[in-house]
Amino acid sequence: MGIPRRRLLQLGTLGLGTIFTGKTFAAGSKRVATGHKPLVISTWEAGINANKAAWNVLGKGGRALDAVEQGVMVTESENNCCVGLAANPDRDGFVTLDASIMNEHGNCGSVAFIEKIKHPISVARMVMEKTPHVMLVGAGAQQFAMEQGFKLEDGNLSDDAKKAYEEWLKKSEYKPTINIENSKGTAFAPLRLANGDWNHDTIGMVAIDTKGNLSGSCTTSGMAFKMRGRVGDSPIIGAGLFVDNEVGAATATGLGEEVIKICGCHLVVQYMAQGLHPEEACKKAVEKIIRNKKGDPTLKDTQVGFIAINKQGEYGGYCIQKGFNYAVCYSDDYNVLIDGKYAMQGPAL
Ligand code: SD4
Repeated sequence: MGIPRRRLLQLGTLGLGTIFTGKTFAAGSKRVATGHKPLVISTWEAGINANKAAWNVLGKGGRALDAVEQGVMVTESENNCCVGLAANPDRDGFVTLDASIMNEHGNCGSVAFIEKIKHPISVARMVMEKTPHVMLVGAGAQQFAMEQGFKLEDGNLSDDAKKAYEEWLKKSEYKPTINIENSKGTAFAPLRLANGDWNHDTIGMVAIDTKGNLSGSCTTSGMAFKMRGRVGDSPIIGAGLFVDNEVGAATATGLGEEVIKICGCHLVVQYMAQGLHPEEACKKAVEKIIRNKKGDPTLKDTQVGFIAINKQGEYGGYCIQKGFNYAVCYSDDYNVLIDGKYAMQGPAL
C-alpha cells in the first residue's frame, strides 16, 4: 500500500476507507484491488478482542468459518460487554439471544430468541452442520442446544444489566425510534445513550482465509429492553449477515428492523457483485435506508452500520450517523479500530 503503519493508525479516525477507495476507484481506469489475505473485520470496539481470537485461527492458515465462530465467542463470554448472557434483558427482564453463521459453501445456520445458552453462535453452527434446517427459535433452539451438550445457564442478570434494567423500569420508557404506521407509536429504548454514544449489543464478523474462502458470524442480545419475542436482523440470513464465496461477505449492526426491511447484507453483497468496493457497497445500502426513512423524524435517532469484505480481501464499512466503528485485523501486529464513515452528521449532542 506504501503507507507506513504509523500513518495508517493515525488515519484510522479520519476514515481509512477514503484512501483505499480513492486508490481503487481511479477515474477511468480499471479498479485495482488492494486487499489482504487472510483478513478479519468485526463491528465495534469489542471487535478488537474478537479479532485476536479469529486471527489465532487465520494466522495459522485455519478456516474462516472457525475464525468467525471462535472470534465472536470471545465477545459472547465478555462480561463487560453487551453481547451474550451478560447483556441487557428484554422489557420483561429476560436475556434472549440471536445468532447466525454462514460458510464458504453458502450454508448457514441461526438461532433466535434463545435463552440461558452461553454461546448461541456455536448452536447456530450446529444448526447448520447437524440439522437439515437453517433456523431454530426459542424453546426449540434451547432444547436442541441441550441435546448437543450445551449447559443451561442460570438466567440471572449480570450486575450491570440488573442495574440498567432497574433504572429503565423506573420510567419503562419506550422511545419511538421507529415510526409505527399511522401513529407515533413506541418501539425500543433509546438507541442513543445519555452520553451521546450508540447503545450497541451486537458483534458481526466477516473473514477471508489463506485459501480465499469467506465466512461470517453475527451474535447479539438484540435491542436493550425490547418487547418479549422481538427478533432483529442478526439471525436473519441476508439481513444481518450474508456470505457469497464468489463475491464477498457483509454483516450489520444497529436498528435491525431497518436492516431487515432492505435485506441489508444481501444488498451489500449484491453491490459488491456489481463491482463496487466494499465501502461503496455499504454506503449504497445505508443510503437506501435513509431514502426509505425520508421525512421520518425518527431517522435522526436511527443508527445502522454495515461492514464488508470482498473476495480480493478489500474491506470497508459505512453507517448512517457518526459514532460507529469497526476493528480490522490482517497481521500479527495490525488490529486497529476504524471510525466508520457516515452519511449524516446527526443532531448536536
Ligand atoms: C438488532 N442489530 O437486534 C441488532 C442490534 C444491534 O448493536 O446491532 N445492536 O436489531
